[in-house]
Amino acid sequence: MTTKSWMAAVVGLGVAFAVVSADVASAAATRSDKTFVRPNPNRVPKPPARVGGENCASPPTQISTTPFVDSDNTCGNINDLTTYVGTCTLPFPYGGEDLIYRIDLGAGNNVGYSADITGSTGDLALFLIGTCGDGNSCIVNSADFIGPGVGPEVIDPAPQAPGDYYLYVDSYYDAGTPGSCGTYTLTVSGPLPLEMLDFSVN
Ligand SMILES: [Ca+2]
Ligand SMILES: [Ca+2]
Repeated sequence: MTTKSWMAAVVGLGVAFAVVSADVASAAATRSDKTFVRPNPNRVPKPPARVGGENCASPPTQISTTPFVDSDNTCGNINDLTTYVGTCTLPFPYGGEDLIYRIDLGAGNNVGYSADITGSTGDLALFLIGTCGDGNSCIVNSADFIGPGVGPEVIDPAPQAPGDYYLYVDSYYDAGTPGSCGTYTLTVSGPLPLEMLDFSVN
């Protein structure tokens, strides 16, 4: 490096330091602003804006392929279904906020559902039903482990008659009360053959 280019490098570095110093000074000025409000670390974050999944009309989130994985939070949503009967085995009201997935099962399906609720504030359970919004059409539910944040909740793989089904994530505790809602990660796996179009071979 020549003396000239060395000096140019030093000048360049000086300019860079000056710019950084100005940024630091401006950040410090912002922090000392009396109108600055420190974010509350205890604030419960609002769930992200929802695109479907809240009720039958929104519409439910479609599970189109497996494996399917989705992390969500039932907090901030609405209780749309409370009673699950039919062949389900949890004969209690489920007044918690609920989220809904739709899955279309073809011939040869054998799909299982698992919700990881480790650390969740909600005592969540899973229900597979045949008609959206109709708890009388409940087919199978997850085993209920007692208390929030304990799981996972699992519906073992089993073949179902071809058709459209709805998976509800719900809670025993009434919406707005402790245990009524929380985070989960849903994993759906197994073959769900889509309806095959008729075709012929000549
Ligand atoms: Ca509910
Ligand atoms: Ca709902």
